[in-house]
Amino acid sequence: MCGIVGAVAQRDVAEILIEGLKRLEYRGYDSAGVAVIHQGELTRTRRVGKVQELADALQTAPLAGGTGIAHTRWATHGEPSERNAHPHQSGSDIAVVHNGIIENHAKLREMLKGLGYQFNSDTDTEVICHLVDHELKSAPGLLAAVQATVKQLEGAYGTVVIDRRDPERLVVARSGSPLVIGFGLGENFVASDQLALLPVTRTFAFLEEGDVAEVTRREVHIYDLDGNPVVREKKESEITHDAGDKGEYRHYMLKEIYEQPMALARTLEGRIAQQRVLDSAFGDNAAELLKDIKHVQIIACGTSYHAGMAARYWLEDWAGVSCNVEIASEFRYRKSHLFPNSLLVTISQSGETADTLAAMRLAKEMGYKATLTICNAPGSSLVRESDMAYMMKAGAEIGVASTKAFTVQLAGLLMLTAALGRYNSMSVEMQAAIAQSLQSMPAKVEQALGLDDAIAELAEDFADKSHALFLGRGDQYPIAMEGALKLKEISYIHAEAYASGELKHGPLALIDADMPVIVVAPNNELLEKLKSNVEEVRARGGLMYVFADVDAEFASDDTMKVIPVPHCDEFMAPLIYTIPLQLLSYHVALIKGTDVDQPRNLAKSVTVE
Ligand code: HGA
Repeated sequence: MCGIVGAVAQRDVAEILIEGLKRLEYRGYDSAGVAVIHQGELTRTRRVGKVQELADALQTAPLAGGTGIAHTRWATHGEPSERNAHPHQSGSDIAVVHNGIIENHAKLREMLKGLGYQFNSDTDTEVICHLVDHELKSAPGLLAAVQATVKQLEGAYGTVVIDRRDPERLVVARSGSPLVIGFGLGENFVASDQLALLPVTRTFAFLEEGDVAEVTRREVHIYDLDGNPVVREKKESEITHDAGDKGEYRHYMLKEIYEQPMALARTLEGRIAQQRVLDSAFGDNAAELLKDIKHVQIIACGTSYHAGMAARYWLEDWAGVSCNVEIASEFRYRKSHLFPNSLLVTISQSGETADTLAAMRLAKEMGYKATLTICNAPGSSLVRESDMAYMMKAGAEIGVASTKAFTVQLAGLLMLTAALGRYNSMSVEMQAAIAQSLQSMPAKVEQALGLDDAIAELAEDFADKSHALFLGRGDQYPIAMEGALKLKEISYIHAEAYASGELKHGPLALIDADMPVIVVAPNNELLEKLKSNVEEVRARGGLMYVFADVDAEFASDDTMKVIPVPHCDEFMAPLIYTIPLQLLSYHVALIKGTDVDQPRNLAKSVTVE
């Protein structure tokens, strides 16, 4: 979603700001802009479309100046257009970038209009600039004006404010949208994600909820919600692989699909010993917190929700703990029942998913025994605020459609199943079998990637299709859901997933030759049931694509194309069957010619509600 970069330095900063925005591009956005203070004047350039268009505009008309802010916008209030792109200004003095949503913007807008302010955009953000300008009339300086402003805001914000009359200062404020301060030598930076600043610094301090900070070239002062000075620990970035380039791959998504064996090997490293999963995989304090857990509540959105759905089968079947899974945006707005000895598990690639974060905070108030996050971003809000964290170590994921994060989440959740199983009803033999299965995952995924060419050929069949149906049973049902989500995200084909036992309760009515049906069929105890469902489709003239275990005895014919998947054990099967579905959606999108890495209307890290 929206990205923020800011800098205060002795050198010209426009190039640093643009590079920072480029590094946040993968999150999805519709317009971009930059504002810089130079010789007491505020200059601004904004463009609809890609950051490159903004960069090209700056080539033609460069912006000099050592203090500046920049933004990529994913519109929530007001259409994507140049006048709605950030930075927004109050007159020619104040410029503001903002991530989040100001919920009381309409009321504030009326109040500010009454004070004589004119609005030049349809955004909620613009109220921030005018409020700061108004507060500056009585406040001793920019910091005090921003502190007075944020007290009037309801909703979520990560915001950076500059004033041309006070040119060596950025004032930043965070509530509900992440912000990080990057420390340089005689220059300092701010951003919504440390990734943006890696070319200029590796030393960061993460702002906490309610913090307001004043950043100059040499000093950073941070204040909490009540205005008291606070110290936020400086940390060296743990990001080891810079996500900068696609290497030999045509798209980040394909690169990330192929990185899965490596990402899985990394996530397993040091977490399995003596044929069992170590509690320390979930943090130093995990043994103490996990041992009495009898119930797990999983909260997530999108792809992460599908990982959680698969884990429900495992936790109940194998670990002997009860489990509920819920979409974060639903959980946070309803009353739910708290079972004794409950663990709350959040799953989020970015650790900043707004709904998941809010649900976690709510659950803490409800009195869950402990909170655990399965997360790929060190230092993110979910990691900092949870009692335990399983750090995924998948490496930066740039493609908006999640691939390697999903399979690494599955591996992490399987580890959690084994860890909780040990304190509940799982036999030592099963713990060892899971440990063994986890360790052989990277090699098996490598084998599954060998299906790439066959799937590329198969994808041709989907080029003229507008709908597709995915079927699975048991823990393959969430995999079918994930397959359908991938296809709709990047190829814009309408796809739905059903637990195949549900077919005759409705979706069979949709079956005809124009509705391809994709079936995931590992050789498990539900195979015979699944075969009956396949017959139900065949009898109605449906055309099927069956990803089946080599031993499952499916044979291709006029109505069915069978793609043999390497044989694998039941613990890793959901993860292995994910691979061909990822490849299928990728190849269909290639044929359709869509923007694979940045599909329309979508954003990577969903930091607004
Ligand atoms: N509400 C602001 C910012 C949107 C945002 O944070 N998106 O991720 C706008 O619409 O401009």
